[in-house]
Amino acid sequence: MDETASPTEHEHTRTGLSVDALHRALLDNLFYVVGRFPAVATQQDYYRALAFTVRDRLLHRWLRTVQTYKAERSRTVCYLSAEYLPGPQLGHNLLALGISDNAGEAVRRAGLELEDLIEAEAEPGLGNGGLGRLAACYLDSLATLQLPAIGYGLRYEYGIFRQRIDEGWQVEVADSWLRDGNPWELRRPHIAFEIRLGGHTERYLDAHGHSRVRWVGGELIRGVAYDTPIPGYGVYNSNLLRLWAAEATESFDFGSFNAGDYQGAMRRKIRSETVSRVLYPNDEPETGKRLRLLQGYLLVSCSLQDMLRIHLGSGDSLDRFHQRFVVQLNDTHPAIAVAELMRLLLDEHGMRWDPAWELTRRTFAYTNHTLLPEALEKWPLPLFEETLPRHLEIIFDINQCFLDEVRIRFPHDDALATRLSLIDETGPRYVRMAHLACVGSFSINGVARLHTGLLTDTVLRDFHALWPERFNNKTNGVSPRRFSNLSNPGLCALLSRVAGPGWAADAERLRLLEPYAHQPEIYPEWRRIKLERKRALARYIAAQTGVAVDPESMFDVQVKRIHEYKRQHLNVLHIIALYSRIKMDPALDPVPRTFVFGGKAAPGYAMAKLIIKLIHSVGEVVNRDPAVRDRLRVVFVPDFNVKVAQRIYPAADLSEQISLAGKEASGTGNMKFALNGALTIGTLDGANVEIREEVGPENFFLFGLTSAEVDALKRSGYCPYGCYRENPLLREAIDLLAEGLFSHGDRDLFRPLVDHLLHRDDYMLLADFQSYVDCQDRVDRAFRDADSWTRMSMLNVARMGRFSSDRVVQEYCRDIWRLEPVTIRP
Ligand code: 26W
Repeated sequence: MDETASPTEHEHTRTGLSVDALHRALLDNLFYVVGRFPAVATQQDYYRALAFTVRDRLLHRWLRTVQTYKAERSRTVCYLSAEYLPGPQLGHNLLALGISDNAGEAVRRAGLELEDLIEAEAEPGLGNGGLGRLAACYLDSLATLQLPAIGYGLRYEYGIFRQRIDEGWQVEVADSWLRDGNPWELRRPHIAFEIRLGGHTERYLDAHGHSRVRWVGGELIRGVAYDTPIPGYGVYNSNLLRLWAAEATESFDFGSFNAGDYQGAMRRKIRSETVSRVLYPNDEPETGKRLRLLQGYLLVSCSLQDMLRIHLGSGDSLDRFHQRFVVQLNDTHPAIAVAELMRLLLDEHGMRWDPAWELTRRTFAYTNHTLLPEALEKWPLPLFEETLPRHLEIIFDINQCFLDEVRIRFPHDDALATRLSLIDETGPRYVRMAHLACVGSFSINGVARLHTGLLTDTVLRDFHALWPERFNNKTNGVSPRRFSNLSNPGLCALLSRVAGPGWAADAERLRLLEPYAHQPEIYPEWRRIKLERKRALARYIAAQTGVAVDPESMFDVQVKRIHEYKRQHLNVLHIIALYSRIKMDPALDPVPRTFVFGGKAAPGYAMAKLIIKLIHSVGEVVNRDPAVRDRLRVVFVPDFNVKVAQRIYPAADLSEQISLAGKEASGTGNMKFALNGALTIGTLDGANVEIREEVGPENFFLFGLTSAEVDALKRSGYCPYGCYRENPLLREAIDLLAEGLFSHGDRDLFRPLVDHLLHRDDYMLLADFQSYVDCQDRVDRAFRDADSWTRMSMLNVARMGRFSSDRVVQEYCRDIWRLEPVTIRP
């Protein structure tokens, strides 16, 4: 697209928003772009034709936005993230443009249903879980708040694997989301940068006699930009998601080809492209994977080179770079950016060390998303030296200056210097990426109040002692557009009636619902909306799993990545206990419950995969046992992703947020459930603490140890076997599991899990078991009183405004990014 061309020429044919204009454009694009005519076109074809039709309407907003930001040299935040989970785009973009109804009518006129076209879209699964989805919610809020922003990421050819379940076991299937092309992206061949890998460095004197370094040798690969528009909701702004794809500098090595080495001719091309081939499917790091280091470097180097291109291209001077751009590091995955900006300033732009360092640490801000020690990325020095030799030199120099400063402020405290060092010298040497991020950033934040507190008390305690002023909390939020308007239009219509149509861009207005929570006349409508979503989910579950669930039962839902700290297996222990209580006392009449699970396990995480098998195995027995099957049902919804999540959150009655206190940094599913009227059963962990404060303790089912009690019990010596011995119900549940009741008598299948619980139980399931069971009994009693449950459900929604991602983005803006909104006029 030529940025100088004035937009008006094509206004009416390619920008009309009326039913007629959309219908005509749909058929035009079906024929001229997709190359199909109605008689033979498939739903996929019509989806692509409609996508191009909507994209045309977005391009104009995007162009105006880019031109305005450029003309005004707007201060811009660049969000550097290795992961994005934007979800399906069609419905979201129609909502943002405010043309969902017109498009629905235009599609109906072509003889199809908009729903089906929306269903046809393969979502970009460029992330693992919370961190990736949060990035997408933030881009949505930045555009909606008219804040100049660029989301930088990687265009993985294969995203997070598709999850198929085979005999109860997870099977990973490659996610070829680009197979049918991606109508929402624009390849930008003219926005491409070379990056070097390997090689060595050479010192030389430049023309001014200054000692400089050049990095030579190794291999070069290219990063090419693919741009996707991110439209704001109800505003004209459309920001940018720029994803880099790796390519060979030479797409074909003629030399090898002429020498008859045909493989060789392609080898470099294939090698280069491998860098952005696939997303790492782990949401806990595994050290030492070279490709992962290359991915981080490709993302960072292309993004910083692009920012410098834009900055210098606008005639601005290098020393004002940090005034034009602020860069948010989404966890440590892009932390190499600190060393890369120094390299670009020193080696490519001839800046001296001190001004370069001053500029660098005034550019970056770092967000930490996990406390799990094993999750703090560190790279073996030899790998770093071999792959990024110049960066290792710069990291050593940064470390030198840093430790000098530490020793001046804390003389004689060598232990502190060792703990703070960017280099872990305790054993084999590693580069500590979290330390590089902290030293190179002016702001360090956690993602929930408890998490930030634990960060400053534990893993980053020494940095907090050094620079308390850099630390701040930014409690996560979620996009109401994606997780209410788009997922739950029925509820959204009611909310627009009581809180006004614009509530989704001003979520605090949900408070206007509060008085209605005390007026029973609205309760039937509220319950009808929930029941409709539950029926829709029941249909989806039947289609996906063959299991019939009763929409009238309580939908008790736990959907998130499978991980021991999230304790899906504690949920299963409760189900087994409830099952055996009913079997032992048929008079026990618990409210009928459907336990819904969903989530992917990292392919190499055996215990997580065993937990998925356990859920299916318990479901198999419970779902076909005549003694309980009309009161208990257990289902696992496969391939949990953003699209599936949009079906599940609106249909939930109870939201399971049962992680061991101190382990879940924040959680964001907890917010999406409550925003859709589900009540939460949870521990005082992550953002649960703040959700409970907002909705009121009386509208939240709390159980379990606090993080302080967890520490105390750990310190005093935790004996899980003791819990087993002293609690008959717990013993019964574990014994049933150990005896093979859920594994056709095979005692070996779940032995690893049983042994771990009885002898290690790192995540204290047994310690929290009775408190959890008692709490679930309270839930059971509460659900029987439909009106009080409905009141609590409405009060949860009314008090969730604070957890809109708009609120937290405004806080980032106020405390860290210091951006001014820029209104784009049509
Ligand atoms: C290197 C592999 C890897 C990949 C992803 C390590 C760590 C991660 C992420 C930090 C894991 C993640 O997604 N963390 C989640 O981030 C959410 C958004 O802030 C929080 O709400 C969750 O509590 C946190 O687990």
